[in-house]
Amino acid sequence: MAYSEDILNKSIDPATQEMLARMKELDIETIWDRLEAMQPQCGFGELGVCCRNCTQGPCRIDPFGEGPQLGVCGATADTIVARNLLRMTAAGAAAHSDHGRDIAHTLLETGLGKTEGYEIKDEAKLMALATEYGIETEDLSKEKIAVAVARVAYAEFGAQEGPLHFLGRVPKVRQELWEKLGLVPRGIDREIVECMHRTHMGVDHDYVNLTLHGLRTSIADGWGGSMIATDFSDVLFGTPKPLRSLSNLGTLKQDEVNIILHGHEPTLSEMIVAAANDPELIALAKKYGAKGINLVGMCCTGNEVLMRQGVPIAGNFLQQELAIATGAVEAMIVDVQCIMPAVVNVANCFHTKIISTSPKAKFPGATHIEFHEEHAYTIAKQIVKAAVENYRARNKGRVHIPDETMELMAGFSVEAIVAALGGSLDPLLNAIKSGDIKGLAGVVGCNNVKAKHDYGHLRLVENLIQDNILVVNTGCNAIACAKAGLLLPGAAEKAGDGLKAVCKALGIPPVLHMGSCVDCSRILVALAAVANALGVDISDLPVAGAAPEWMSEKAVSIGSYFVASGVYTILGIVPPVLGSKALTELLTDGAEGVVGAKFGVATDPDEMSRLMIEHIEKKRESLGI
Ligand code: BF8
Ligand code: SF4
Repeated sequence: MAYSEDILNKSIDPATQEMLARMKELDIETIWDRLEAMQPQCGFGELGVCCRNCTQGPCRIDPFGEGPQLGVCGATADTIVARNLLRMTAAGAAAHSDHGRDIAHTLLETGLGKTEGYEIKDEAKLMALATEYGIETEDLSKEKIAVAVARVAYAEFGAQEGPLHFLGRVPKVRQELWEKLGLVPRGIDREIVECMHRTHMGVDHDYVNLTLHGLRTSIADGWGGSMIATDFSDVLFGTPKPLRSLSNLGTLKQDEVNIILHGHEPTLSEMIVAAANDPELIALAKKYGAKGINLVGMCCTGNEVLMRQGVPIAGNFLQQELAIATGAVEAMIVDVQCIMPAVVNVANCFHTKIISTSPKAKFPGATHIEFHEEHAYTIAKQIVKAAVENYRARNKGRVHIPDETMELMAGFSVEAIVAALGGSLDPLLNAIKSGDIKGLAGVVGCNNVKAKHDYGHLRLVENLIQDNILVVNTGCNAIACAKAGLLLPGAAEKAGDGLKAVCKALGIPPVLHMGSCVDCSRILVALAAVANALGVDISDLPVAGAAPEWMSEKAVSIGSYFVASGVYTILGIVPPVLGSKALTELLTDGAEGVVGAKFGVATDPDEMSRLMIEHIEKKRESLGI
């Protein structure tokens, strides 16, 4: 179907285009409409030069040099921009790490026998963690080991002294560099609290000092909180293995109870998956005339249950309102992060129930059914039952589901990648050395309504694989690639000859889905393993990172820990730092001399891939390969 220019400019995803047209017809507001209504957006905010950190403000620095150049307290643009960026890092690191803490809590309670429905699915990973933590496991039951492991992880959050245990996974040279620079995180919470302290009125005013602490905090996220989230989720729910599934809005079904899982924490979504298979609830759905219960995911909790259970993924961040507007959704179950409050407004136009579940995240107008691990399965059943009951309220005449689905292959944990390579990294290293694979790219992050939905993600990834760069991805990028068929082994046809041959020999796609955003920690582990195998630092590797359409504060933390770990990282959306020339230069240039990597900014995906490829080629040259 031919859509208006306006719609084609908003998204390149056909299901999204169709739903945008449908919502226009129904006169239902979307995030794109609200962005338009918000124009012009505040220029001071865009540059990062406004400060509200005390009530003598708000203050803002005039970017043209004609008005005030100092805040009321005397803060410069450099101070204000760096403080604002540090607060973004703190919020991002807090979101990831608090998620990690929740998973550690679930493992602890499961070990203590206090939860309902959870079990330890990956005992080998639990034992490996115990060894890494120095826990004596002899004669201990797996439950007791789980408790001991969870307590060590718990202590990482409140620790006053470092290093965090997982820093042992970092190549030695980098550990030493971090020590020299004072970047070794002490405790996860401590670093986040210190961000808030330093940015309080009248504390840290040195943009370099503020930025270094931002890097330390981000390391506490990537190699701390996020890594705990990933590894402990694997212990509880199983380490992902390659599997096949489907993506996009066509995964919603005309004749079944549709439930969308949206948010981030697998503690909830895994239990909902179990409850949706409960024969009693399926029978109830049938009693109401549905053929069954169809569970689909959205955003990162969708990635979690896709990676481990093969649950289809209905879409990424910008599709959350659109999914509800299909009129076919009985319930959208949400927990924390990236859930737009506007989903309630769209749900009000249909029969859809928004069911919030976290004590941390309530949505005015939503139904709140609070989730607790102690009664996880019982509550999950109650939630699924509410959805099933709601099928009776569906107006079948208003159902409009785009006929768009795409097959995908996901489940590429580091363990799964090593297994796909035949048990060791050697085939990958050899392919890199021979040049069949030019390098690796981690492409991650959100959608952002200011950028054409999915366009930057896909264009960048296609450019990279064409140039024989193996892509690993997470988050909303992985979902974009899934919808475009790039997560299929057949997508190797779009790759350069070298990468194509490697993918064909191994039966893998040229783009490997490694999971949710906390699973960017898997990318760190993979990079550390490659660096260790080659006996070099991560910053020496022919690798680069990118977040083409990022929007969330979590992405600031992710980008920062990639750079701190030595990975050149390109942002496709300009961060609010341009109000400080000095900070901008530090991030995009000076950082390289300090941590061996820097940020790049490019809003055009062709420019992004050009910069990444150039960097990868430079690193190959330095390595003499
Ligand atoms: O943690 S990529 S929009 S869903 S923040 Fe959110 Fe961004 Fe998507 Fe997942 Ni990640
Ligand atoms: Fe203004 Fe300084 Fe207060 Fe910020 S901390 S609002 S710059 S007076």
